[in-house]
Amino acid sequence: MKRLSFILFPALRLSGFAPVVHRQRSPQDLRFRSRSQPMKTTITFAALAGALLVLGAPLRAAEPAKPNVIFILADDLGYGDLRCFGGNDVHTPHLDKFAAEGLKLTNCYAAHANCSPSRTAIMTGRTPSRVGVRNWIPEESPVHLPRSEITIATLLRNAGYATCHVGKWHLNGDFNKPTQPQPGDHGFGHWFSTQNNALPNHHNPNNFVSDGREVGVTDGYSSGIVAEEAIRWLRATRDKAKPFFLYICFHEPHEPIATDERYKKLYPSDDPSFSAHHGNITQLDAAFGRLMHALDQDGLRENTFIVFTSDNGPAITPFHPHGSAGPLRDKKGSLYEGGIRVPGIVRWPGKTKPASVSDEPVCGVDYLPTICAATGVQAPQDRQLDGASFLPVLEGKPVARTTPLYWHFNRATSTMKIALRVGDWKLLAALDKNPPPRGNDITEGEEQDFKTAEPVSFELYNLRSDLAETANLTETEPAKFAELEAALVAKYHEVRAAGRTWPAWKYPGGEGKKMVWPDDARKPKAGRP
Ligand SMILES: [Ca+2]
Repeated sequence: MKRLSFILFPALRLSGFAPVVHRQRSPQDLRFRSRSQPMKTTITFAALAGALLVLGAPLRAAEPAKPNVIFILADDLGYGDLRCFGGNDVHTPHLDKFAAEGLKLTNCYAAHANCSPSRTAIMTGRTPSRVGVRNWIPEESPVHLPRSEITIATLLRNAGYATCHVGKWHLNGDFNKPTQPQPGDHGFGHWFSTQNNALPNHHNPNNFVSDGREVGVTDGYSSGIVAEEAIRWLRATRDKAKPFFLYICFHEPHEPIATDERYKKLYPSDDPSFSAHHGNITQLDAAFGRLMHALDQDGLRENTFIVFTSDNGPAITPFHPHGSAGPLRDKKGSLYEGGIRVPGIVRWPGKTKPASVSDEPVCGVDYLPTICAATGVQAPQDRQLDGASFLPVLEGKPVARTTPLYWHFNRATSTMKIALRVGDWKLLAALDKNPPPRGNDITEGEEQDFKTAEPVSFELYNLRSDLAETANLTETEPAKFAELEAALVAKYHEVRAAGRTWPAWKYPGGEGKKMVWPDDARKPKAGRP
């Protein structure tokens, strides 16, 4: 009311009114009184209400605008790769500063252990096996994010947001072809994207597509190109009358790595693959810093909700075996924590407390509900979502979940293919039918096995007392095991029944032929990441 009084009373005085209120004349009296005969210091309740209505318009306009949203995704950045998450080796000053300004999520998960399914969850709020995206999507694959899915970009676009995707898309095989939906079909008003990785590597990539038009060779390193395009869109292209949603997917530090000399030289080593890998993360950090600087220059810091995270754990490939999962077990591809727990930082000035930390578990399926809650946009009501808004975490409160956090990866590199987390407890399960651990073909047999495999051979861990998942407690904690086993089997059967299958398909192996490995990569005798 303080603000209301300040505005209302001077306005009344300017009109010849004073705020003395008692009933004497009707509103009609006020309406038809001649201007040459200014009314004395009386006003009716009805007239005051009318004045409030008239003044209500500018008051509403003074309400905070809808927040902008920027979602920033690193590719294969491990839980232990950042100093602000306990790493010691890699210089990431801009991300460390960002963490000091915002909220650090120490129990932040990707919804899957590799790229495409993890991104599917971010876009839809649904566990990726339910949607049908169960593994990374090679070029020309029939697998894609179906048109029937409702993405956060579509929801925000329909609510009046300007929307943009920059960087790695990886939600279809037929990229930039009419046979499958493209970023523009999933809600992005502008897109400057690659199907999967920057090719032939991060340096001078030739595979960006801008709103359906092939861009050709683009000079520079991928993270810089991605950041500059995001800044260009923010400054020159977007409709500034609208709030915006910007989805930025950096290619670093996913293979094939290429790193600017100025970042490699920060990490002198006899092993050039080490300098290239660590420098690659600093290269990402520098691009992130340029983006944050541009937001500050343009006055966009205050009303922008920003998320930074990674799509899965560190790859630790034969070419650059240097990423870190910190204290966690295993790496990308695995359902142990190292494969799925990732750095997570959010900043929303006035909502997040600087340098705050939360150990509340949050996951990739939570972003759609969270962004919907932050923007006042209704999440889809006609389908099963698997996440929940984590806005309560910003106030130190727990997330109100209706279904447990869940992972399902028939081709996980770990023996364990299913995982469920409730509180401090995590249950994993193997399956009684398994596809080949390598190879990218889709076969009828594998699709049938997906629909019929059953959980077997469980492992139970308490992550608070055993973060590294070393002590299987299924025998010593029978009651907790029984409780989580029932929850896991029920969730598994429900998702498996809903999950889409695909026609048989032979992997043509196209992307590997387009990669060029810089000299600083190691030269393993066999195998590619
Ligand atoms: Ca990835």
